Amino acid sequence: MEANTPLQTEARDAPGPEEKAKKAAAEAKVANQLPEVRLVVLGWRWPGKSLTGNTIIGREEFRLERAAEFCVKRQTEVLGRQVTVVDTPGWFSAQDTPPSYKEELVRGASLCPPGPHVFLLVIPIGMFTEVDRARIEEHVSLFGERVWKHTIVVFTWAEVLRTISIERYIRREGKELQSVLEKCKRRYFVINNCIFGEHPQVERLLERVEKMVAEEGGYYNPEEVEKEKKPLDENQNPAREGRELGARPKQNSVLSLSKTMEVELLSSE
Ligand SMILES: Nc1nc2c(ncn2[C@@H]2O[C@H](COP(=O)(O)OP(=O)(O)O)[C@@H](O)[C@H]2O)c(=O)[nH]1
Ligand SMILES: [Mg+2]
Repeated sequence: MEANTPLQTEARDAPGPEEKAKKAAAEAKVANQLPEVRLVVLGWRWPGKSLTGNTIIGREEFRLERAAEFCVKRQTEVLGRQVTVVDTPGWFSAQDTPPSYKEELVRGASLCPPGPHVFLLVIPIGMFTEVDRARIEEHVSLFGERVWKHTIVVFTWAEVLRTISIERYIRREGKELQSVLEKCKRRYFVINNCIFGEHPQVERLLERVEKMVAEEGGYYNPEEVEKEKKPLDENQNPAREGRELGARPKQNSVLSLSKTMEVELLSSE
């Protein structure tokens, strides 16, 4: 403040540090902008994954269904970018996820070749438990540990916050939520799914993704991760890994074996 006074008189018309920073940020945004943005939406069932997809796409493209079984892909142009969103079925919050569901989840990443720029991990604002953390780690890690470099937490149900700031909510929820955020270098975004249509939040989210891509260098390549996983699988427990992670090519994989079991599980949810 006062320390700047002599400088201000010296160069009254020159931009101040704040203006310079603003200009640099604006230039970085333009430089980071991608012609195409590929997103995969992850999370347990019912926190608002599909609705978040709709908010981004700007249309009701994804059906809000409790018993979603398959990944769904939609593409459209959003704010000058070709945007692809892959919506995934999500995992069960309290019971084991059937292996074929896990396989379908992992398939989501290969639906937007050459691979997603970002995984949006959708978490609803509210009580966040140790089980929630463990389930997130279990399912997100199906994509390999590298996935965290490409993950942004998206908080839904933001209206629940009312007067509390998101930072305070994160502090208050404690170490379980914080540990998830640490895994993705505290990248998070609060989306308001009650606002539909034109709103700066979608542009801000895309810019956030583009910033992460610039910082982390590129996108998540499912083929590379698959290659990395293979030697590990062979040394560990090939029968189990093959069954749970779907070590075979996942395109067009038939979700067969435990279909009856899944349906039973779903109807009991
Ligand atoms: N009020 C509010 N409702 C939401 C929000 N996000 C999702 N919902 C509602 O929560 C339910 C589940 O949303 P959906 O997107 O289908 O969840 P998904 O299972 O994760 O795909 C639907 O009834 C949505 O309308 C949100 O941010 N605020
Ligand atoms: Mg859904």
